Amino acid sequence: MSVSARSARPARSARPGRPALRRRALVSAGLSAALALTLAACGSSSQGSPSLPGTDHGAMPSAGASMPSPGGSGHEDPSMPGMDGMPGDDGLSDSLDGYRLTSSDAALPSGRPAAYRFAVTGPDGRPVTAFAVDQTERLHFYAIRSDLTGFQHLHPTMAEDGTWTASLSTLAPGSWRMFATFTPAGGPGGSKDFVLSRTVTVPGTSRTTTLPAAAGTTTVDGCTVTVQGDLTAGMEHPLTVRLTRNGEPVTDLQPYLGTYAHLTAFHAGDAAFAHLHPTTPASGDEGGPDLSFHAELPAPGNWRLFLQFRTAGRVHTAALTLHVAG
Ligand SMILES: [Cu+2]
Repeated sequence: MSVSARSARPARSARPGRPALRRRALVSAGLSAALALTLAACGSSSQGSPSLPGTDHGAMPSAGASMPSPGGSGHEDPSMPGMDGMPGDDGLSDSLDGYRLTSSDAALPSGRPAAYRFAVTGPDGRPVTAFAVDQTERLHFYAIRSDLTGFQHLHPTMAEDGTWTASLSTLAPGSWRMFATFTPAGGPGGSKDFVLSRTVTVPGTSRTTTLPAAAGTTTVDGCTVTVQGDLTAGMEHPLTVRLTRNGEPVTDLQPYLGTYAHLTAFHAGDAAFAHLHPTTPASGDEGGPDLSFHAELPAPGNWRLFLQFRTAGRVHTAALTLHVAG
């Protein structure tokens, strides 16, 4: 299957050239077979096997959802053609183009699940309540700890007044960044993809986990994920993912959020965000083993990739470190 993806950069991700991206994504590099000696299948026979440290399967309420293709294409911002590192590129700001992620939750408790409440306000200062559906949801929410552990991807609920509530699984003490990605359904920012974030402190004794070394392969729930692609910061590259179990190709991927794989990446050091997700809708439960992404990561260094995919009704989250050249 061919998929492409977009970075967190709103101006660029809203570019009208998605068909071109899709074409590029067809350039799927050949993959050498992964060495896969796994004990359990990443399917129904795998009973809740533990995920990688630092990933969290518990906060994916819409794991069973299926989604249409991403919406939210729009105009290109001519003021910043191809410029990387501009405000808003990386999701590290709480505001962009008059839109703001607001929250009074600057701290959340540790040791138990916690609710994070927030709103998106528009240029008029009032909460936005109309959002375009992207990958079956009006808003996607990610929590990541500063050391890139503890990844949670969930879909908060919105009250009529525009207040969102994200029901988070237990957070380890430390500094966290809460990301919201959304596309306003109207107004000045209509059809533009936004990524905004705020930090949250979780009090307690905090231990930092060293980022695992860059590696092209990892195994989750008995399923081996092999990522191939030589990436240079700010440039578009094909990124291919192969899934195997017990050395055999995985061919029973089920749609998850309308695609066969959901890929997010966070930059080591500042937790900058990039979202690389397929634009080709998935159909049927026969996805895999090869997935092709259009990758464009805006900064050099190490990125922590979180690949989410679904087999036998379960969502799996694989995490690995990818190095991006400068
Ligand atoms: Cu989502």
